[in-house]
Amino acid sequence: MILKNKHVVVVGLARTGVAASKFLVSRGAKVTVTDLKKKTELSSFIKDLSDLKRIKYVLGSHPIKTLLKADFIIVSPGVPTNIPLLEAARKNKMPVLSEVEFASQYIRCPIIAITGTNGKTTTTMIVGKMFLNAQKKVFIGGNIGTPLTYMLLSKEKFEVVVCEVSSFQLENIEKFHPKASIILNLTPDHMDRHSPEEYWKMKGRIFENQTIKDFLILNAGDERVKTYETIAKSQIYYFGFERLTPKQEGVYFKNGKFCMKLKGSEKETYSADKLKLKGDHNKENFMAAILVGKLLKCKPEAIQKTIDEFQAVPHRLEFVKTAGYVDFYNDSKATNVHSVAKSLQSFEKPLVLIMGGKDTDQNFEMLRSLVQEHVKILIITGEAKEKINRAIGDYSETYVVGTFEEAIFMAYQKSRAGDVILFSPGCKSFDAFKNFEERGDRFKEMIRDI
Ligand code: UMA
Repeated sequence: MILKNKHVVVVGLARTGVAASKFLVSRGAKVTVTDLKKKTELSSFIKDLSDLKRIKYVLGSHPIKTLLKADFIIVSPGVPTNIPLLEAARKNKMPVLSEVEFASQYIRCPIIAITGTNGKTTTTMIVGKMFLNAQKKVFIGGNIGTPLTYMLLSKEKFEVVVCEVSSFQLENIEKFHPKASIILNLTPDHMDRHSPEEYWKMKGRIFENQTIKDFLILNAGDERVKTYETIAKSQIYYFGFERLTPKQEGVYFKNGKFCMKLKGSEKETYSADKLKLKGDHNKENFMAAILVGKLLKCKPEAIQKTIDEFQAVPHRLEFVKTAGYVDFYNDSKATNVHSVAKSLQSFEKPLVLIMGGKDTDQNFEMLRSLVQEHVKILIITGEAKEKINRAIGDYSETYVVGTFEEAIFMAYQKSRAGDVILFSPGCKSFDAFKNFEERGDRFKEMIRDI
């Protein structure tokens, strides 16, 4: 797509909006950026663009007249797709593209795209590390936090892209075409934006443009994920704990080993003896990563090195420290109940669990039996505290406290030698923090002083 003198409207001015605007200006486009927030709230992003001419700002609202003369729109993932501005654009047949779609149109090397409800970021990091270990020049980006467009702004010649994609980013794709797509798991999420049906559809768009030459990697143990096998045109591979069916090719886990089962190649196994990440869900993430590594020709040594050396990603079941004979884990990224469920299953020791955060419509009841089995003491805080208390408060010794800081102190006070204190909120962070990273950093800062 030639951008010189094209008029482009960028909706949303945060990480995505800044990256897209920088690239558009570098290619001679005329950019109008619009954001619902006011100039004072966006100062750091505006500063980041201050060197660039040819950018017009429309802040505080999204007037429809912003669309006059526009050739197309790039929309940030956090912007709902049904706002009047975008509906007006579609009505006028103006393309509305997600930044992932836009950037991918300029990428010439293979894209590995990774989605799912939980584990996306960890798997993206594992796959990225695997290709680095295989001596490939790899760009790691997308929903993980670095917009894909930054790849285009870099002078480096990348050989492979590993991209975490969210349902929000997939909502506005047209030609996005990964060489390999991974769908890790699927449980209801982002219900404020999609119905369960829509969410399933959006996630499935990751393979919409794939052909028989491309790979689709599915979780054999997830019934919702498996439903995609009937509609994909790609070559399908599976990963799972149970042995794969005779027809399925892929990776499974047995007797402490990752086992490869691919037609026409020898049966390879990889030892999990040195694996540092806890939990079966992380073994699933590794299975998916090993499979994509193998399909895209990473050497077995690079795969094994990655299994042996990969450390937990910050805020995902991250071991922080031991103090007073108690281990502290930061799992701030566990923003939904399914993520908490997986984290609880990862521990054998008694848990002191801290939960709570923004109140979105979540089914905390589904945690009852796991709380009963794994949790000794439950401490709840944040906007959702009453809802969580009603749902699971009777299934362990439970305390409801006013602040995040109080929750951490109480967890430490109530813990005994040999316990694990796990901060796995099961809620989004926006009731009190900018994002889950800020919340997790605050947790770590607090316990550093213990
Ligand atoms: N805004 C408008 N109009 C609206 C709504 C929002 O102008 O109607 C503006 C807001 O005022 C704000 C901007 O849009 O200034 C925010 O856009 P954004 O939320 O897309 O923020 P980015 O910093 O660009 O972050 C996005 C992703 N955010 C979301 O999907 C909500 C980041 O994923 C991603 O890392 C980043 O792009 C780079 O690709 C975060 C996330 O929470 C981690 N993702 C969800 C998840 O993982 O569950 C999907």
